[in-house]
Amino acid sequence: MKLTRRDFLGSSAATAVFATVPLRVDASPASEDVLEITAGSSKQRLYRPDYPPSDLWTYNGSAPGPEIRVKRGQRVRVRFTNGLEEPTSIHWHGIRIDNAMDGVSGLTQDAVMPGEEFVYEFVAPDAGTYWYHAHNRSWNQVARGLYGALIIEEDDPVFDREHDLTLMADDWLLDRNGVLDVASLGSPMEWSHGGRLGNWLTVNGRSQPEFKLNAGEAYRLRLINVSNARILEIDPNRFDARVIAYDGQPLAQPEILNYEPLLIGPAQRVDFLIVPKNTNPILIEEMSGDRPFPFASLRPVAGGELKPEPAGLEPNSLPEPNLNRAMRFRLDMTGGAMGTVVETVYQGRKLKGSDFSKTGQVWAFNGIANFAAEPSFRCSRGETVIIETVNRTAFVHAMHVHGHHFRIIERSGSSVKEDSPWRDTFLVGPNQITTIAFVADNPGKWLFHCHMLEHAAAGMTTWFDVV
Ligand SMILES: [Cu+2]
Repeated sequence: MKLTRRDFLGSSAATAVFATVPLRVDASPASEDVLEITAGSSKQRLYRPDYPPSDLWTYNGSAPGPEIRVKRGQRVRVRFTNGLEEPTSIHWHGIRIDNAMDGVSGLTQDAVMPGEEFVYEFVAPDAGTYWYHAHNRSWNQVARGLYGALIIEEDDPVFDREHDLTLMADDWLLDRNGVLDVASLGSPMEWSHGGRLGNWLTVNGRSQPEFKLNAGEAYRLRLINVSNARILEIDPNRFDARVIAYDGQPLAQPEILNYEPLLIGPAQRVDFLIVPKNTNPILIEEMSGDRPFPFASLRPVAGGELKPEPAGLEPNSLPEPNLNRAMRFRLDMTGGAMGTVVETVYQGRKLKGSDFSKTGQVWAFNGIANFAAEPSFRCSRGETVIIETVNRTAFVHAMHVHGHHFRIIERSGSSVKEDSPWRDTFLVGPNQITTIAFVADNPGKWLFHCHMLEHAAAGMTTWFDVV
């Protein structure tokens, strides 16, 4: 689906005024102290300054919530208070975390009830770009603003804090008044088609922010797609950037993309290396619309110190899958508008036709819609798991494995490099088969679901058990 920002409020993106903002949204704990995070409602302007603010749900009063920044191996302690009127929990996306701290309501913990607290405490084993977000009725809670960045720093960071920018891109659906359209949340149309697609992109909760840089110096840009369903289309060659990490895991060396656009699915992250050569403004554009939309810009100023380019990022130590001795699992994805219809089990009952459609469920994995009492598969700790994902629907999906990073080993219609990058979320196109492999080295109950949050709610959620 194409973005129609051109029509939105009759405005033109090209006339946008960029406002310079501080590099950072918020601070982080300086030590191993407990960080307090409270979910609640607050007002925040999403559109232009002369438009009213939206009623959002936020962590500590803003969307995104505070950026959490710790060193690899440092303990993260968050005392979370639920100030919402509905149950919630926090998931730490991409972290190879202790299962009890994974924050999945109904699987790894009971949802935190309104007015109650939960203490999250974990050690992040990998440096990189991660994020946290609500994991109960996520289609509703994330759409309203419950997310924040989680940055795990290397032992000896290559980029200092002034050269390390986080850009959380969110795709909001605004109404004619420029405020968040809450009336459409949960619409069957969104659930059965491409998910909730918005008409306005913000970065760090702001419209088209501008970041001031020093020309000649090297910067790390951590782009995080926190949209419910929007796949961002970015061409890094248009702003002279190289890719240095995907989903938190660094590449061996910075890579110039030899194709375009780069698709960044919901929940995926891409880190870029950028060295502004002169003081010309640099636009970061989203390409899926009628024309490139500059959703953020960089303004280099003269006087930067010319320094040698930094060394590559230090890799994390992830267990390499053993493809010769692996458990294979096939996941058949069905349903949705214009999709294959199969007899589907929902909450233990086999349903057909209108009986199924009455449930509000639309999609299924191996003929089962949503959580089942039994996992999709069980495997032993340390075993390599190969998952063949067969998308028999008419839509692209963004599949996320909790608690593990994987490599893509096969993709129908395209070739895959032998050492494809580590990821925690992958896109699988309509009628495409994508196969991933990972070592199931983290015991517990792990969710495997589509990160298009409407799809997850409408059936595309399952789990596996590492015992
Ligand atoms: Cu999906």
